[in-house]
Amino acid sequence: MNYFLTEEQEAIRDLAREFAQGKIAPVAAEYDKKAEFPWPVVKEMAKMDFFRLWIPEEYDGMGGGVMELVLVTEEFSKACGGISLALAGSALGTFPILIDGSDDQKKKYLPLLASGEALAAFCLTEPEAGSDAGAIQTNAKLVGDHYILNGTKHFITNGGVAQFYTVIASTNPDKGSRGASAFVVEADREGLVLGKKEDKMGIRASATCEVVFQDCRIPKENVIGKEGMGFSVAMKTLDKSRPGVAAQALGIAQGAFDHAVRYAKQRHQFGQSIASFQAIQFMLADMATDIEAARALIYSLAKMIDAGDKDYGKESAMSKLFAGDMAMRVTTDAVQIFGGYGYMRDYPVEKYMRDAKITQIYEGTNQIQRNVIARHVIRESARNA
Ligand code: COS
Repeated sequence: MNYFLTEEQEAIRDLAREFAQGKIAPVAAEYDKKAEFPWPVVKEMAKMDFFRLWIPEEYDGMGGGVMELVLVTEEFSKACGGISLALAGSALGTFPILIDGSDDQKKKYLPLLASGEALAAFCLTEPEAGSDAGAIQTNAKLVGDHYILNGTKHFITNGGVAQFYTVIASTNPDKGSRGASAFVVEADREGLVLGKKEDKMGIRASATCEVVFQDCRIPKENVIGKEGMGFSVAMKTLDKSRPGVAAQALGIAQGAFDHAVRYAKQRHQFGQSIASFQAIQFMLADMATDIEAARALIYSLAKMIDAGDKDYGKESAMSKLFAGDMAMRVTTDAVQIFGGYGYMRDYPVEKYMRDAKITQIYEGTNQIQRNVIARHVIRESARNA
């Protein structure tokens, strides 16, 4: 399908494709096996300016938007859903500053993030606050001109490799979600301690760990937006980053599909290639249709956000819901087409299936996306009544 990308966007996509196939695909299985963060690849990503894409030009970025981020995430994820997350996770950690940061904060942090010299991570989730993001217990008490942070954040993408953490903590526990505030916390602050490193089913090249705050002193000027606005900062961040998860799911599905088509043509049973059987053809047709439907939704949404539309929470949740579920269907079918070989680690498709699963879970489970969509739909219908 022709999505009428600009020439520049096509060039970015082609460059990302070349980088992904040349630098990511050859090492994807190795990093997955070792569950190691791919520093050499990330340094090359930075050298190629991929981290600059979505940062405004005045902060040393290239002034692109969600579309550029989506195109790169899709191409990188086609090669490896885990390695792509070094970039997409940093975008997630950067969004609170981009969306609600002061000009001073933007000047201080964004150029470092744009150069790829520093990675960012977003800290919302806690052991007892996953879907119920308003239930966070990490707290920040104002003492003089510093906040003292205490609490545990877990499942933090880019945990341990990020130089900056954007953290949601409660400054007024009595007020629930209205009492949360957002902070930038530099990784080298005393009292920021790295906890358990997670051993994951998929996206194993992505660093995931606990980030613990033990009397961590943060200057007042590190508050993002205003005190009490933290929940809204978090929700706006998720609205903006969910198309990135959708793009990750899309790339994973496309990668698995490409392998499945090639294999179906090569594999012979009953004296002919299995691609000649209608059973396989119908699977391939459904997979291709599913993938294209997700791409159409994601690209339309990216265009809508980049055009300045501010009310995209529903479509953002829809893109993650549809693409995450689609990626699980497509990667499962890719394994099925490979048959017994698909189940073996010697072949690439089982990794796609493992990597796909997380896209139905993080940045809000797909059940939460349905809640978000339903709330919008019901609110819209009340407005139109
Ligand atoms: N943008 C801006 N503000 C928003 C918002 C959005 N998209 N969604 C909600 N808010 C505001 C509301 O307007 C409300 O403000 P007021 O108190 O001033 O009225 C406040 O936030 C609380 O909203 P709400 O009552 O809807 O919050 P709930 O506790 O019911 O939770 C869900 C809402 C379930 C949508 C939220 O908790 C969520 O998204 N959970 C999933 C979290 C998640 O994705 N976790 C993954 C980890 S992050 S990688």
